[in-house]
Amino acid sequence: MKLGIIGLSMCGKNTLFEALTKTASAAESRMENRMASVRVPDIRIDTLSGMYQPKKTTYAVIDYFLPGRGVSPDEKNREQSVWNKVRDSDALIHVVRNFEGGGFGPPDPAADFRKLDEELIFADLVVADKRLERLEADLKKNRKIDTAEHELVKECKAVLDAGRPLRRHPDLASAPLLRGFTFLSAKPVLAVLNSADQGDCSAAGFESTTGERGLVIRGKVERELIQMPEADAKEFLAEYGITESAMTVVIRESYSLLGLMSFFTVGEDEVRAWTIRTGTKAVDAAEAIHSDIKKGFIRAEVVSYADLTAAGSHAEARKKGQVRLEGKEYVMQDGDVVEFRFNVGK
Ligand SMILES: Nc1nc2c(ncn2[C@@H]2O[C@H](COP(=O)(O)OP(=O)(O)OP(=O)(O)O)[C@@H](O)[C@H]2O)c(=O)[nH]1
Ligand SMILES: [Mg+2]
Repeated sequence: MKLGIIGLSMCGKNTLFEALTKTASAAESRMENRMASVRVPDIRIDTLSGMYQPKKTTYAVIDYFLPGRGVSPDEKNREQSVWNKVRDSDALIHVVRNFEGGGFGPPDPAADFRKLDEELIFADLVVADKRLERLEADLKKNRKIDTAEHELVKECKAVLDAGRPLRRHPDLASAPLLRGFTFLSAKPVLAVLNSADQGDCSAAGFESTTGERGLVIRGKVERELIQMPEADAKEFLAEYGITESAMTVVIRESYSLLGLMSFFTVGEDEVRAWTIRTGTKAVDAAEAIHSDIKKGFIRAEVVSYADLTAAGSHAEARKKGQVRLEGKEYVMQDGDVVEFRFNVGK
């Protein structure tokens, strides 16, 4: 799962990327692509790890991608290349400036967000128009076309022409026939308001103006944390009146933005979080671990995280009848602790 970071120039994309991924770069490397995997903090994994004392503890991870701006001298080309690079991202983090200084006037995060969002909409419109032209040329030549696709692309064009992002239309944003177009405005987006080091700030105004979810961070403060020992970092955060690093919140929100959830496997060897989409069935969840488990699936033994930790052990939970046997069609729930029973394939 990959999130692409976008934002207008000088809004703090590098700063956020480095704070999130705890990777400092020696030189300002805005030309190069940067990518890093980040652990999804999960207190449930910490608790399970405490219970089982495994040799290894594995958290869920998310990849963050910061596209380089490329070296083309032409601004339009540079933009185009950034858009092409984030096309395969599963969702976008849209950073907006919410601090003053550096030669910029007072911030207007809602206006900045809208400005870049319009560019996404426009880039999608170019793609939709090109496809429509092609389909209509084929129609004229009496070639057979996929009329369902034709209708869908026309619908997209109408939405985009009205200046609306496709993500507001879940039926279009998730249509399998449109997947190949990798429309940018169809991707889920999380707005990150990069705010001044001090002073009140809230995302309420931004959210009511744009209708988008917004998270407030203090990027520069967070960026300074990454090179500090943990104890110093805590003290430093306290000085700014921050109790928990906003990066933890950004990572958690990215996870749910993607419609993801975790199930767990536990044991002496490893306590581990596995990432699946909400609504995944047991037999497909098994595949997250290994395709052989899916092939030879017999059943899943499932206990909820809450029941397991309240009971104190798997054996106790079993005595209480909280360990359920579930079949292939069972819809996995966030926090399920699972053991799969399966035949080893021939
Ligand atoms: N005051 C203040 N300055 C910030 C903040 N975040 C970033 N900056 C400064 O703004 C400048 C740009 O930050 P970057 O993180 O490089 O922004 P960017 O979006 O990657 O910039 P480009 O790649 O040039 O578009 C740097 O000088 C940062 O130190 C912030 O929260 N507060
Ligand atoms: Mg940059």
